Amino acid sequence: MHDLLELAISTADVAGVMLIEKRPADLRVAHTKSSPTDVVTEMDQAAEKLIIERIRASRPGDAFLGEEGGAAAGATGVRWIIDPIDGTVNYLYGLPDWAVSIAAEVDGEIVAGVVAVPTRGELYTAARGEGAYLLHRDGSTEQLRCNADVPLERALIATGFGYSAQRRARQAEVLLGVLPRVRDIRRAGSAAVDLCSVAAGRVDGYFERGPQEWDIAAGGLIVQEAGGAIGGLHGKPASAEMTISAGPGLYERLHDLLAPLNPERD
Ligand code: LIP
Repeated sequence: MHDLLELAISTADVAGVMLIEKRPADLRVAHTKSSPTDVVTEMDQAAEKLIIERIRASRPGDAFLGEEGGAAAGATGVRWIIDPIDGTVNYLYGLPDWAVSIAAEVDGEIVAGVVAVPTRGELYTAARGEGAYLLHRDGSTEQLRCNADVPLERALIATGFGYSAQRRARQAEVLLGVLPRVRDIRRAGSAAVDLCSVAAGRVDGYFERGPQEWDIAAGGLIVQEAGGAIGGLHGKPASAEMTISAGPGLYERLHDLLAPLNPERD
């Protein structure tokens, strides 16, 4: 587990540096012109290739699931779940909240997770049963703890929206039921960063319809190791249908607020 975590940390770090150094300087100009998403897709694909090649060099035979299609079966029982850039629109616009997310799963259970937020010089890590940590670029480390027992009306809740217009219209309706009941809402633009923010107590909770396995694999372990919970509606696991996360106490309140709003419907 520790070897897997170390490999995930060093790989996420290298990918993050590459994504900052190779980000085209004119990306912000490009996004108002022809097809800037192609540039981001190219960076996404290059980062995923780098991550898979680097892990494969140390551990040939492992399986992979990557957002950019890097799926491969393996023979070792270890599967790497990768999102090379979570928060691609932020990356496109030069906003800081995008992340490289790498999780290692052994026989179906996530055992190590890393979310690197390179622009902030922050690297969030967790190994199952060993707590969650935030490593700062200056070398300092802090153990992460979710905020506990936050009343709903004082909870700062992160959320996100899908790409399709139909889903967004429904998400706006759900938000109508949530916004008057909580302290406020944040939309940072990256599910992986949102989960790390829950772990770090920078927000109290998070919910979203739509995040994929690679968006939440590493962040989900980080939040659990920081004392929080992650799941779906009515006891289901977190998934693209619905992902809810918060510290103890608030998790149940947030779930019970969301459930009657039918947030799994598009
Ligand atoms: C993003 C998610 C985020 C969601 C965005 C987007 P991507 O993933 O992490 O939570 O709200 O719309 O889907 O597309 O940047 O990898």
